Amino acid sequence: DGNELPEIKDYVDKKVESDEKSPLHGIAEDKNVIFITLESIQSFVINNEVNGEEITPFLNSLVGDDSTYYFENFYHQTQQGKTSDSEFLIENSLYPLSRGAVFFTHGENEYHSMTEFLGEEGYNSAVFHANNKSFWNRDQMYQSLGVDHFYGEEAYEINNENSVGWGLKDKPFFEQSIKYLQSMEEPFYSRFITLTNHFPFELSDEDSSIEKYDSNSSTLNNYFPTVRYMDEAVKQFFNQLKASGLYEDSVIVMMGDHYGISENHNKAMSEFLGKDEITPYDHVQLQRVPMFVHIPGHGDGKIMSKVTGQIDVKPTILNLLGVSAEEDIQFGNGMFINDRKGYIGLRNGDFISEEYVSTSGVCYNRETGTPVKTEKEKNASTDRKSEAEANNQPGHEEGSPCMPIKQQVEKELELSDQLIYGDLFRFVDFPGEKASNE
Ligand code: GP9
Ligand code: MN
Repeated sequence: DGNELPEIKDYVDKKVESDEKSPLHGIAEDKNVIFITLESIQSFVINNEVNGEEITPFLNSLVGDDSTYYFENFYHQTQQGKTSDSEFLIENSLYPLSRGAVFFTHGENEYHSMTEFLGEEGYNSAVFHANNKSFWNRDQMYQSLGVDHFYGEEAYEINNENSVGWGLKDKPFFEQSIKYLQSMEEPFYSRFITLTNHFPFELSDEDSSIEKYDSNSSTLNNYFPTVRYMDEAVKQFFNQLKASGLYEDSVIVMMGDHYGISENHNKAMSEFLGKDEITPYDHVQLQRVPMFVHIPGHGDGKIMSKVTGQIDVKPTILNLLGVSAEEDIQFGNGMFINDRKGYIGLRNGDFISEEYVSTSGVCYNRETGTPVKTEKEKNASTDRKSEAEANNQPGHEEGSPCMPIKQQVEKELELSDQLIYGDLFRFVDFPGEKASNE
């Protein structure tokens, strides 16, 4: 019956919403949006090398490019729903669920998605993904999100030569998509979901431009050539967009959906990164995924260092297009404003703020990766070694400066869950909705 709504609205009004207008508000008004989900890519590959070779030369060329904002401290916030959770986050600025995939469990809910906000402004929408339409229940969920057209497996010519692993390779995927994109009425909001850089990262030698890594983890070893393949596919797509004339009229957003290398490969990962071990702090930092906002001809691009996450994507894109969604219920902030709530909550309750990283009951300094002393610990005069040990113990966080933020993250997760479990958007007016629709 929506009884929880007043509390949720009140929380969002006070703790999430900002009155600050993005300096880039409306800069891309009426431009097309081309959103590319980069499968399983993590930020550690950006501007990095394997066997002395650049892993992502094309993406690297965009970092520091005049037309690109690259967010280097951008976190994925997905859980078991993987790619679908990332879609849920960017469309709704809500948290995914702690178990299962919200695309499956609440695919028939009412939502106020980014797609719907853009639809109100006259945008046509489509998602392109060369996989079975019912995977992750996308066919159902996309209806709930208001997606006009879903180009799934049937829209593509798929055979043995152009497939690997999960299906159609990314290069033919983009090649075959461009004709559909050209047929869309502008302005459009299109979303492309890549597939080749997916576990277990299979790729033929012909398609591999760089050598595998050499460690005890075949997963990590195989990862680099498929990441490079995806990088090349995206480069090729940019060229196709330019050739088709769509490039200049579009904003291109590219985002990693979730991690590709799980903690099962920590030993190999620590070798690759040249660290003694992957600590819980390192593990959280490895949840950063690349995020690019590319505005052709813009000229003011930069590397953005503030802490941001997938929950911020919807308000950010709507801001750029000059679409106001301020009265809506969402948990993210525009990534270009300064007056942000100041932390990114992960689905397991961990968080990253400008100052701290909180994980496994320990509050770390974000810059240094060392545990932060509580007041009590500062006052206690113990020998250094046992103090350090005490700081690393779970439960240390009690009384630490992480605590107030942690409580807020838990509150947000709970309120977001209530919205989903109760299907509460049924009781929220869509901003701009005519009273006669009621
Ligand atoms: C499946 C593709 C990959 O269609 O999106 O899914 P994932 O396993 O990464 O969630
Ligand atoms: Mn994925």
